[in-house]
This record gives sequence, C-alpha cells and structure tokens, in this order.
Amino acid sequence: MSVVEFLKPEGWLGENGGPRYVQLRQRLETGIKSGVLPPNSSLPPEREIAEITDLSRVTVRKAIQELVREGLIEQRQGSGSFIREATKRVEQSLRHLTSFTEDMASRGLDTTSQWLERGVFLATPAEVKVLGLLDGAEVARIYRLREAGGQPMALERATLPLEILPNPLEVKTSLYDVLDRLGHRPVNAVQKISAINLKTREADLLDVPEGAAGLSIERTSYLASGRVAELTRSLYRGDAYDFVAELRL
Ligand code: 16G
Repeated sequence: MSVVEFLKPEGWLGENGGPRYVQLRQRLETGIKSGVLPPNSSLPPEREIAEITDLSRVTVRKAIQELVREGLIEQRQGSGSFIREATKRVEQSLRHLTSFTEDMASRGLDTTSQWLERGVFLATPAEVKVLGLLDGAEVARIYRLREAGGQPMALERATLPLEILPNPLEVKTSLYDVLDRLGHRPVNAVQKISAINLKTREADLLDVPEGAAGLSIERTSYLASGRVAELTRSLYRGDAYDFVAELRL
C-alpha cells in the first residue's frame, strides 16, 4: 500500500477517536510498525500530510513532534523527516560480573569503541576516597562511546588506580581483557542504577533525541583482596538495554 493511500482519513480518523493529532500519531505509528513506512524512508512533508488527511498543519506538526520525542522519527535539517531504524534491545543479567565485550559477544554482536579520553590524570578528591589513594595520586581514566552491531549503546567513563592499570593506552578493545592479563580482573562489584534524561552532548553521541531516557550505572569493582579495582560510570540508552535480575527466596 502506498503512503498516500495509507494516510487517507477514511477508516481511521473519526469524531469519537480522541484528539485528532493523537489519531494521526497512532496512524503513523501503525505505518511504522507494519512496514508501510520502512526505516530510513522519508515522511511526506507536513503540507502534503495535511492535504491527504484534511487536517490542519498545526495538527500534523503536533503529531510529528510527538513521534520525534518518542524516537520513531528523526528530523534532518533541510531534508525533512525520516523513519528511524528500530533499536535492537539487549538484556544484561545482573548475576555475573561480565564486561561489555563479553555481554555483546554472547549475543553475536561485535563491539567497537570511540575513544573520548584515555590517559593518566590527577585523581579528584572523590576518587581518592573511593579508590583508597593518597592525596595527589594519579589515576588511569578511559572514556569511550561503546557500540554494538554498529549501534551506539553506552558512554562509559572508567577510573582505575595506576597500580591496577599502569598504562591506559594498553586498552585497545576490552578493558577487562587487559586487567585479566595483568592479573587484576575484578571478581565482584556493586552497581547502582538510576534513571536519567540524556543531556544534549550525551544524547548526540548516543544518537537519540535530547532528553531521551537513559540509565546511569555506577559500578565499583573489587579484586579478591578487597581492593577497589575500578570505578565506572556508564550511561546506557534507555531504548536499547534491559537489565534483568534473578531473585531467589
Ligand atoms: C561493563 C561494565 C564496566 C566495565 C566494562 C568493561 C556495566 C554497567 N559496566 O560495561 O564497568 O568497565 O564492562 O568492558 O556493565 P570491556 O572489557 O569490554 O572494556
């Protein structure tokens, strides 16, 4: 079915169906889910949708704005509105202390990283405290955009004592692989997960609209000796990740 035919108002737009922009939004959602409007295809211009549906341009704009906020449609400057590729969701079990690379490999996805920062820096007072360091100590810091199957998934900022990771430049792909080699792979960890709205720069890097839902995860990992090995703050795309915890009596 062509998009024009699909949007003709007979059959879906009615007096008793609630606000008209909501009815149009739902119609467009149905079109996206059923494949009439496939990923990366362009949406007809507002003016044309208004003509086909006999709705005002203000109503059409309102429906489209909601779909942009939901992340189903993307507006590209100068070239109109496009249907976004549906996001693959990934589940992470909260039972095992695994690395990002391992989590993705177990789902058959390849991992890539874009380096945002990597080096040795002066520890902040908070890091001195949590990592059990002396004032003025230096730490290894790595900050990466992590992608799986070509899709941005998380922004991850890890801080480690130099005793644990003397040379952050050694980390090319997996941090936990390097720690394993050095005999410093953490054996347990505490994670705090909270809901956030992604700020402009974070949202840009993760390729979602500004203010989109995200998960902030702070992981403190420990060596068998009880020494803190790693302090990591990760921002995951809310539409791409499910964390699953197993509960027992
Ligand atoms: C996971 C960990 C992160 C760790 C990273 C190592 C969470 C929330 N965080 O993303 O703390 O630094 O794995 O991954 O799961 P890598 O070995 O692939 O670099």
